[in-house]
Amino acid sequence: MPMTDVLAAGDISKAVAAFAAPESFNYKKFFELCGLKGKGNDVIKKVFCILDQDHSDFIEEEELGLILKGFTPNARCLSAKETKVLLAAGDKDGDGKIGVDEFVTLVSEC
Ligand SMILES: [Ca+2]
Repeated sequence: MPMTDVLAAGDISKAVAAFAAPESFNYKKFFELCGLKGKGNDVIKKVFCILDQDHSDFIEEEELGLILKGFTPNARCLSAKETKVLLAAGDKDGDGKIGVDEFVTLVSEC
């Protein structure tokens, strides 16, 4: 399922463009700009499934680094530092990856 089935294409473009500069990623602002903030859990879970590219039921660190590309393929990768900050924010149980409930919590906190 493409991300544009879940979120408006214009909002996705706007959100990705806002963090085009290196080391500028802010997940709270990103989830707000892309229109995910305030959406129901069913929508947030759909986004999680798209970002979980290998269908492992977790967003691992590698997939987290590709989060912007999950929204639009020509977006940049996150830096290692940006990825670690995002992982630390989302990984509530400390297993080094983000599960669906952790992702819902992360978005809901924004
Ligand atoms: Ca995965």
